[in-house]
Amino acid sequence: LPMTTTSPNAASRTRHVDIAIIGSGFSGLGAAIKLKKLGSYSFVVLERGADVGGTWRDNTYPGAACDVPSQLYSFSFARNPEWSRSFSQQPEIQKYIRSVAEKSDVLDHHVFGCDVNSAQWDTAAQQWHLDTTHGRFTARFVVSGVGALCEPALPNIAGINDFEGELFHSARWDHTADLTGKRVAIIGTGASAIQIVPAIADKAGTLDVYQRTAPWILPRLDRPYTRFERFAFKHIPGVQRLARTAIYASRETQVIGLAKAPKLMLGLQALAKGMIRAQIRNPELRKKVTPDFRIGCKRMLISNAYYPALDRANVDLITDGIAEVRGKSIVTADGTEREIDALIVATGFHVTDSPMFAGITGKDGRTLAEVFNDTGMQGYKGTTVAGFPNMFFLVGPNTGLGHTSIVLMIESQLNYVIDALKKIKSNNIATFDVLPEVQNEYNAILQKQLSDTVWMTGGCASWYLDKHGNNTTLWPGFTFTFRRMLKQFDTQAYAITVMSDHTD
Ligand code: N01
Repeated sequence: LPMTTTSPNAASRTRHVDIAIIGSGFSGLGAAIKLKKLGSYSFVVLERGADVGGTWRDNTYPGAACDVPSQLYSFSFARNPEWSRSFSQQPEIQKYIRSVAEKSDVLDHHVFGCDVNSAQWDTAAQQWHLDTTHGRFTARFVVSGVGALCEPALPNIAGINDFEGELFHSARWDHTADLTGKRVAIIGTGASAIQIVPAIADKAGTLDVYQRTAPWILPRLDRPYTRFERFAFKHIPGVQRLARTAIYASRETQVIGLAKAPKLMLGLQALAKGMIRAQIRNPELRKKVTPDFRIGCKRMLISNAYYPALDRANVDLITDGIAEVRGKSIVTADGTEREIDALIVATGFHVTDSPMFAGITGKDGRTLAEVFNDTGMQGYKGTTVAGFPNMFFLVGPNTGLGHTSIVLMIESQLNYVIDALKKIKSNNIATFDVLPEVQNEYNAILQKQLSDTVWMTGGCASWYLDKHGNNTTLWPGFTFTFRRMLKQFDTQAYAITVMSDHTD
């Protein structure tokens, strides 16, 4: 991969671009591709990693795979006829993202290994200042493509920092650690953990799984594509599009159960209970893995291998709360101490409280962290935030999905960004900032729609909710409704300033 290297004086240089994109996962890369096609703006992609791919570059834990069908997990403008399975594994997704980046010829716009320390809006100069590990950049517009699942959350457990064995987060897997025959513990039973547990259960000597809340798990309908299917996707016109459309439609209907009629989810809940009965013999273990909230309230997980792994003789599911971590052991609230050699924390990500929010300062000198601390993680149409002019947030507030592909949402947001940039050019716009009253009204309607959903009424605590108890992460409607809403940049929702003649 081409990589911009840091020259000795890079840190003291300031580069100006029209648009700075932060991050090169699906969203940042998608933005780069669309901007390249648009052609009218100079842009740079500031990526802290050494490669494109974002969460799919970072999450390399054993068993890492996607729980959205492969056919939906690609850009609509770069469909991948090469998928080998109906649900792709991490290496294949990462390979796909890299190949799209190469084919789209955007890699030479990237600065890899470039951490953005801060972004500050300069009202007088009508531009953003970005302070990075590769020097300073100024940009008229910023597109944040950092994603929601990029900052690992470490559990705040007494003594964990003094643990003497191997310790790492699921999203920062230490591939030098050999778990063979070791006494291993994993904290968490979310989407990451339930993939890791079966993948390492036979390698570890013993595996202690620390569960705080049992998740609902459904069958994973994964299988390798047949040779005929792979041939058809590649060579018979329309076949892949048809497959994609069918999967899209079936996924889209799930939102009716999640957001509009939670009772419809009871069938799925019965199916999940059936899985527990079929896959676990031990009645005590069955009880422990049966959730006490309604299905869908937290993300529904899919696995055929997790319950059988828990049922193994060398695997223990521990449901007593963790009191502390000692040099080489974990002590639970009941006083039991279990010795371990390695500790994996699969405890998720900072989503509504990302540390990055503290580094972005808007027009009133307030950081995004301060603003979100007051209002919760609110935005307008998931893509702009009042007080942060000329900035687009891809995968921003209330754009997450529990049931289908986030790439669908990203592409809708990219339509909005590109339409905005076209209007900015043709109307000579210098700055745009969403009107606070418009944003407030948008969020009031959104929260009302969310209030009856299973995410709010299902009786669970989840990372979908912020500290105010609002759901600021999920989009409660159909993805096509979101797409329609973001088709055009609605200039009237924004406070606009126009370029003065001398700055034009
Ligand atoms: O993280 P999570 P994840 N003490 O936040 C527990 C996507 N994803 O990395 O439920 C003890 O879901 C926590 O317990 P509780 C997907 O969107 C997709 O697994 O909060 N336990 C929970 O069990 C997913 O939703 C795929 O009570 C603690 C777990 O840790 C998102 O990423 C694969 C704790 C965290 O679960 C995040 O998934 C992987 C503590 N202090 C990820 N803190 C696929 O496509 C947290 N926990 C398949």
